[in-house]
Amino acid sequence: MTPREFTNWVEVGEMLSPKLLTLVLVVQPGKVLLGMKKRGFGVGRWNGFGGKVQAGETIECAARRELLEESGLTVDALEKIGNIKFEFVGETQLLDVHVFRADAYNGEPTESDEMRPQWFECDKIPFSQMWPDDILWFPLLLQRKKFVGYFKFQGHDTILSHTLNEVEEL
Ligand code: 6U4
Repeated sequence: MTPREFTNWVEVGEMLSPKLLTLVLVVQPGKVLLGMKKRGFGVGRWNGFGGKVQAGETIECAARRELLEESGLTVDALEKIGNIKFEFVGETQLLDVHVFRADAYNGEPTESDEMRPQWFECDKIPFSQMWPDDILWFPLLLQRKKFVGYFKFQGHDTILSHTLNEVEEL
């Protein structure tokens, strides 16, 4: 196998195995908890809490672990509410983000190395300081409608194309 063939082979492997990520939105009547990302992917943006699924971990376990690590909160029930795949032009690996909604939580939101949590009223969500896809699917999440989406990004600010559909089941 030539070096080029090897690189192609690795790239195809990455495309076939998207990177699994979690994202949890804690919702209370009329408000939602977001975290200002202090480092890493999406730094400087308000976001839900989440991160990479580790080897040997279920997606839901990863969602609970990341929520606790980043916000100090635990939750009893996590509701599967969305699945969004992201493609970044020029990058081979797709992100496969599993979105959960929690309506009851334990603990106090606490700042971590990665996130600074803050409650936002549902009509004052800071979409201009969030990933540009959020403004499209947050209304579904807040209405507890399940959805699947696909977003193709140029860099981190421009959506070139997307699909977003409500679904019965995830
Ligand atoms: P570490 O573990 O610190 O290296 P990092 O590279 O910072 O991780 P991580 O693990 O925090 O990334 O995961 C990224 C988080 O951002 C996940 O919760 C998924 C979320 N995310 C990624 N793209 C997003 C997008 N376009 N819109 C959105 N959330 C996104 O709302």
